[in-house]
Amino acid sequence: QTNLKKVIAEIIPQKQAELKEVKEKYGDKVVGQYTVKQVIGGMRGMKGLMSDLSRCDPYQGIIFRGYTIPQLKEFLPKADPKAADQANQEPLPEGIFWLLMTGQLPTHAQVDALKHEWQNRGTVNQDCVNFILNLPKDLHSMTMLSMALLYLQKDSKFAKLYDEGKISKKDYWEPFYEDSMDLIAKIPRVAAIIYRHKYRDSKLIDSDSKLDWAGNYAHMMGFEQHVVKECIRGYLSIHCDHEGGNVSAHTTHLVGSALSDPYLSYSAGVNGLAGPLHGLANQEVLKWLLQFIEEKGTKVSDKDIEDYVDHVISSGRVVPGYGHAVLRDTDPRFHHQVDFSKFHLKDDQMIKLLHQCADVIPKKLLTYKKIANPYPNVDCHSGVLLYSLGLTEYQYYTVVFAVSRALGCMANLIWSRAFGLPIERPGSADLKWFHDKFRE
Ligand code: FCX
Repeated sequence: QTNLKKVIAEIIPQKQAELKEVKEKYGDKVVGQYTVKQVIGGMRGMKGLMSDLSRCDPYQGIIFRGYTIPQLKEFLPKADPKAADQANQEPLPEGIFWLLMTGQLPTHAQVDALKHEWQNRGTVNQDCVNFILNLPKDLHSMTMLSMALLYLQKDSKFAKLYDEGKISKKDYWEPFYEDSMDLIAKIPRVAAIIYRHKYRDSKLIDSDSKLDWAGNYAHMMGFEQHVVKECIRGYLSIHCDHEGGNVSAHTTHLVGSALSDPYLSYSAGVNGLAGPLHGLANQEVLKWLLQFIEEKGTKVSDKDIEDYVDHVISSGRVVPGYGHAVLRDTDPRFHHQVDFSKFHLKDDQMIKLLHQCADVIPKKLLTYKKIANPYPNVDCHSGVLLYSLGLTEYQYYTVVFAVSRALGCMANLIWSRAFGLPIERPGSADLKWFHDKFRE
């Protein structure tokens, strides 16, 4: 079966039964205890959400439906199934979306069907194109993306059916599926229009129906080299999801829980991704590396790098690209990108400097006892990779992240409606409440 909607329709009743069983069997069990420090400290370490698509192990990193990043690189279909060489090893994001949605590794035929479906749904109407082309160019590209998604909201099938009173609770997942698939299909086009508008005199490039979702995105931005298309395929695969609690995934889920449609929900998620402690870190890494090179050149000593870390921290800032709220070891998404760059960009000076930094900085950060994880995260490498391949406009990088994150956020949203999850509404307490409760 190559029709994703039909495959999910068969899985949904089994999963609903599993959720019911979990609720009935364990509904009254205690998950854990949490402290006042955790309540005030961003709920770190508290299990407070259910997302069936991925989980983040502090040491192994992200595990998508049971598969690690290296396993996915091995098992997921590639753009050219016949080419077995190292230059054609990046997984197709269509494959990871199929896996996230169904829990099953897809066949080439299933991935191909998804590629065609997204091609068919991917046209962005001229009114939306004009809307983007009329946005002031000094808006940040993430602001443009968020606004364009809101513009597309007028076509939401869920919002229309709900407004007409034509949809029953048990069927919510279907229009959420339709909207989500439309959003995923259109987002590379929207993102490419933003890129061409902001950085290439608004000269747009037509979609190429022969290309896969990621390859076509690279093409519509204006990059035809094989290596860039491969990089974008891998990039869009590994950034797609990082369990349910990260800012972009959680925001999308939270907004969606109010039955705001997928466009409203993901626009909100994109706004969260645009924060420098989250997705914007990739542009920040590039920014400081460029400053560093301007001051010191690409051949720097380890001591220069250590001094830089001290300088950043003593001025009350964070070293972008290092640390994580959940991970306690180097992010496997970072390793994935190191492997890519060592093969495709082995002589690149900026990449060499980045690898030197990734060696030196964690040791230095370890000397600051308060930092729970000194190791490189996904954002440490991604911007430098894009820069070295010619995509040098670093203020755009988080948009590439957002194109990828749409996969995980939309898959989660569809499943949230299929599971019939309720509106999210945690309690909050004022300071007096803490005094009254704990005063001895
Ligand atoms: N540089 C300097 N200080 C750091 C640091 C870093 N890279 N990482 C953590 N710290 C500091 C924190 O700011 C905090 O200081 P404070 O007590 O004075 O406020 C202290 O160390 C303890 O933080 P910790 O528990 O280790 O980390 P948190 O869970 O609070 O924060 C993030 C996690 C990711 C926000 C933090 O490590 C950071 O700011 N890193 C740099 C920005 C970055 O790379 N973000 C991308 C993360 C990720 F990959 C993504 O979501 O995209």
